[in-house]
Amino acid sequence: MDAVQQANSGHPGTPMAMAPVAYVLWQEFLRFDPEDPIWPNRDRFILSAGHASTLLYSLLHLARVKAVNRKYETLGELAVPLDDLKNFRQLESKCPGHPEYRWTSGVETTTGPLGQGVATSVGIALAGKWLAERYNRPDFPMFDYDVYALAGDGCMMEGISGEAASLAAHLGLSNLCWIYDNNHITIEGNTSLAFSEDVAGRFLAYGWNVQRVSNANDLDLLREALQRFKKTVARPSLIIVDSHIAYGAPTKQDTSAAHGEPLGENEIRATKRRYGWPEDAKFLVPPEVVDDFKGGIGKRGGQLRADWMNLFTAYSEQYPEPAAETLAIQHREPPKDWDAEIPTFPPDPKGLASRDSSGKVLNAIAKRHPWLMGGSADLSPSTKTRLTFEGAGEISRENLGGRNIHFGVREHAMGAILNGLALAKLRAFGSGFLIFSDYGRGSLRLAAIMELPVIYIFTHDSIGVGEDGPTHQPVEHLPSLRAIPGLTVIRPCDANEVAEAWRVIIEKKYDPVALILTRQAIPTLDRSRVAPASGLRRGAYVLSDATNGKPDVLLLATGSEVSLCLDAQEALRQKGAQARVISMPSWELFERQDEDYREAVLPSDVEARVSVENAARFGWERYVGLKGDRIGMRTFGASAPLKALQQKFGFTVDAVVSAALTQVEKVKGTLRQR
Ligand SMILES: Cc1ncc(C[n+]2csc(CCOP(=O)(O)OP(=O)(O)O)c2C)c(N)n1
Ligand SMILES: [Mg+2]
Repeated sequence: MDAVQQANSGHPGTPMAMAPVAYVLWQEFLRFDPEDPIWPNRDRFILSAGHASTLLYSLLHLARVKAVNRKYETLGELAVPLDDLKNFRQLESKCPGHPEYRWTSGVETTTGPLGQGVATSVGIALAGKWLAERYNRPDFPMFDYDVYALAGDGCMMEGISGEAASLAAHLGLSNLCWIYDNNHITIEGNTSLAFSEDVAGRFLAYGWNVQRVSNANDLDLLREALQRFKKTVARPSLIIVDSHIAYGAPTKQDTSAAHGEPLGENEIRATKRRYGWPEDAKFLVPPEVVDDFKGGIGKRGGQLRADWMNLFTAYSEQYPEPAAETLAIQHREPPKDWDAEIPTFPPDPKGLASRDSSGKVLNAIAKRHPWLMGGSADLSPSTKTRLTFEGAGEISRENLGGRNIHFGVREHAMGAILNGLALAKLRAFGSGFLIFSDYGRGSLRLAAIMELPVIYIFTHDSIGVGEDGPTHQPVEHLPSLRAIPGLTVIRPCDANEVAEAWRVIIEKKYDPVALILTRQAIPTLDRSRVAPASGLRRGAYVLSDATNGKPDVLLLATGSEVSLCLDAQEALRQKGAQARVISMPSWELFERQDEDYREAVLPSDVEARVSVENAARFGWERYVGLKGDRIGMRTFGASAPLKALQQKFGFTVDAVVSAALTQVEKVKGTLRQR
């Protein structure tokens, strides 16, 4: 109440109502040590109702959770000092408006977009089961953590929670417990405005164990429900808790007014009076409260972690290799020699689709990288992301240690589950058609905010899809993915750039990547005649230069359009014009190069420039200038064979040549005028 009032913004009602639920869970169940909030086998608590962030910050403060720095060290500082609670929602406070992973220790995932937290919890739970399958040994239960997520009506309404809940039950994730704050209130008012489904019935139908607690203040009932969760096998648990938002506030309890604005000084005073709390005190933390938490979660959690550490020491002696693997996982280090079998592709004018070369490279890496895992939203035969080597295995409820995840047709939940797997530090990839990246964009964006090294493989990357038509042909997707801060987008031009792209991807620890691949075959370039594919690493490189090293025009392209530009370069040569072809697979990698390199690739004195990319043209003016030309898509595509589409939309050698010559003439004209 005090934090929200002081910030003059925020959500007081739900933290108040859920305090008893959080109290019982943290004090009596959560296997979490405040001294070491990143202990690998800790239970996770996820506040899916991220707007209720002061609940989590209060818990972190009262339990005296310690801060962890980027090097995984705890230096004795509190994750949430009281001053930061007083500065709720202010710049630099450890208490931002919504919980942010990495910013505040003890926050297991960033939440705020409703539904993301619960869906992410499925990924963390799946990772727990996977780690158990791979690393547990008789008498060594190294991984057996549970995942709790606290959700509101909003989380239940959002479709992503349904996708994730369905898969969680299908996989029988018994280590997963969602607690649903059934307060019947959202922003606009009572849920009866828009929500009358039988949530319990829905979850029963998914295959969850559903329990009800009729009163959020009844600690015994809560205890019983949580105990029953612990005993539940082979299915996840939902505990529906009936509560009163802003419990105890005399005029605002059970109203949407308690959801998103401060209660007001008078109401807070009256509420404190009703709680039997000193009504003038603000941010009061009586020492007994801290002691209480110390004696509860502090003592229990400390003991549990100490036991686990001892067990790990014995485990390391008996099973040194798996133990070393778990340590590498925790530090996001790839295994040794993960790249030893990456193939080199011989020149081939016909070539192969980049989805195919990617499938080969991915398999070559995954074979040597045991915790690289993932799958597709029902499209792996098309995205070529299935791991096919011996022993790869399919994940199912009977085999939670497999490497291939079948997400089903659930792009959004796939995104959140990938985030969950990455939060548990597994190396996760997910694939689908580029067009459907929109469906999972909410989660992808969170991966970028959280700096999680999630790998997206998006295939069928243009009108090159052909006959499936405009619903399946991405147009605006490349620029819109490039617009997400922190996301690295890579669109390789041939099989050897694909191999290099994967090298870059696996080295990343904090960056999500979208690898953009074709459905159609593209030539494998003869690298004895053009620059090596290692140039991909720098985002853009001179693939093939003007014969005299002094280009009249720059041709910039990505992916399938690069070989088109090489053909145009040849045709231009015959017309007496010298072109430099620049392969530019990744804007983001290029932007990170120093100015000298960027200038060497794109010399500012060459103003005649044409970009060629089979996507909306948005953004290319950055590299070709306002006077440059951009060959790209200006409309949606159409349903037709690829050749016809390339003609119609101007992706031909003739079109590139003509645009380049026009550019050269224009620049000559302005030079003359000058
Ligand atoms: C995806 C998404 N849509 C909309 C919002 C804006 N929003 C924040 S809280 C809220 C209502 C949430 O109601 P509920 O989950 O029942 O939480 P309660 O008010 O009961 O705490 C909405 C619509 C959001 N945070 N995320
Ligand atoms: Mg609600």
